[in-house]
Amino acid sequence: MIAEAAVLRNFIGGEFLDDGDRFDKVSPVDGSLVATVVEADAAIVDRAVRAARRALDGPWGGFSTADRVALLRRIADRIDARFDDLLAAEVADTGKPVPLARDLDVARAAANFRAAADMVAAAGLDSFLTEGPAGRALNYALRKPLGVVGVIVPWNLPLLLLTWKVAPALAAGNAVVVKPSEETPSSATLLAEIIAEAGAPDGVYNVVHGFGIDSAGEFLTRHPGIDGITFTGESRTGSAIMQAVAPRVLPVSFELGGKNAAVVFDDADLERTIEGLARSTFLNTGQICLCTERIYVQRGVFDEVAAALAEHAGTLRFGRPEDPATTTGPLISRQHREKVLAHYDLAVQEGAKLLAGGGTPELGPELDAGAWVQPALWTGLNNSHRTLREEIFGPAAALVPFDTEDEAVRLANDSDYGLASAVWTKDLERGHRVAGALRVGMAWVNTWYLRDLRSPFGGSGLSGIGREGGMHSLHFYTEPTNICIHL
Ligand code: NAD
Ligand code: 6OD
Repeated sequence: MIAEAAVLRNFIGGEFLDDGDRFDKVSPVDGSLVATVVEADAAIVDRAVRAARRALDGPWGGFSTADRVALLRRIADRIDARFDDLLAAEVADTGKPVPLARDLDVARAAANFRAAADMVAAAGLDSFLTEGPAGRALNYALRKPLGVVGVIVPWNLPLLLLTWKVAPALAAGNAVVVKPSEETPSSATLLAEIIAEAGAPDGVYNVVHGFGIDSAGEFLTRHPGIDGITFTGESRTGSAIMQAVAPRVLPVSFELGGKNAAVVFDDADLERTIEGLARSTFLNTGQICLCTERIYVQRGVFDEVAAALAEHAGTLRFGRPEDPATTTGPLISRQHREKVLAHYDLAVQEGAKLLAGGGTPELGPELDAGAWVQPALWTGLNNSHRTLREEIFGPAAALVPFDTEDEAVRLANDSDYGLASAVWTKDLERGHRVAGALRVGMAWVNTWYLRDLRSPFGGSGLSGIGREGGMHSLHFYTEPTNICIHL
């Protein structure tokens, strides 16, 4: 278990290392110290990359697919065995309510390893028989690991997003150097213990702590020993990483920001729709890349939907993560709260009518130093306003009326982002039609964030490059060599 104010160290070549400057990680619940974290400088990142390379050249490179599948299953079992430690770590770092961290974040960590084990166990080789005037030949493609993969992840679903990438990377035979967010260093550190306990050779999983620019993140992306980068985070950061790896033309997989739309038709089951909209707008205090920040509602039900959602916003309960009455945690940090509150001010300056919240709650001296924010819902804006164009990453959304299906599709697609959408209608023909017309990586109909881990996950435009999930992950984390044999 991560003790209060633990020291979290870098994990390199199977060892926790003490050397390096330290920074504090504080709780977004009340500003108390969660941990002191050892920051990796360029030399420490270099050691991590070299350790990963040694693992590939050593015993890890000799693991068969069956050996790796068995290791991944043991890791999943160890995650189950240390579930409470991981839960405590996630809750301490993020301040999210315990049930949310339990059911969403930690449960997915084990599931990610099992899904990656199933995926690689079932994967076949691409093979083709060529028959033509030039002769007959058998083609088959050997899949080889990329090599040393840099894994850089954000703070909103720390363990879920980390394992979503680490599991398939290891399944495919890579060694990883992981850079968790400076805001959520705990679970990545615990995972190092778990992966080692499960029997991974030294250097297969390395952790370097720190920040982005001029710190561990940038040092990792600029390191010449990296063979690929998988990154989840802000679109601007993705662009900076792309520039950092451009000279070496490295493969990248980017899961970036979103400005996701919900489209509500007037035939929708409104009770279910309101419940779905509330979840997609407020879950994890709006800090999920898939969260809805633009809600287009057909005019006949606009007032009803707006009023019901505002009423729902009023029922959210702030409080300590372990309090069973708590439904909503804080934002991740005071710094992020400043950004969210600046968007709240901007919406008002742009002429929005505020339907609910829109400020900071009064929670008493015990929680005053936390990063608490009320939800916000606005009407009176349109797609020309920055409020509907820029990602807020908080519990906030603007509602805009529409009249026709074509208009709804046009409004939803009018965004530089293209991550996810949700369509709410009882007319399933329309559901298929509209979902298919949306320029997004993922479109839900009458639901939101329901996942099959084999399906492609990712976004278009500013929302990312590539897809991960099931065979899509296998494709990113391996490089094929096609062999053609004349028969
Ligand atoms: P961020 O981009 O600020 O940071 C993400 C990670 O990148 C952190 O570990 C950070 O230290 C590191 N980093 C920052 N600058 C870097 C640089 N120049 N070089 C290398 N590493 C660098 O994002 P965040 O604030 O942690 O997370 C919130 C953002 O993540 C939102 O935009 C959200 O939409 C996005 N997100 C996207 C998905 C998705 O699947 N599409 C999932 C979760 C979060
Ligand atoms: O559920 C997932 O697999 C996933 N990658 C979720 C991303 C959520 C963004 O915050």
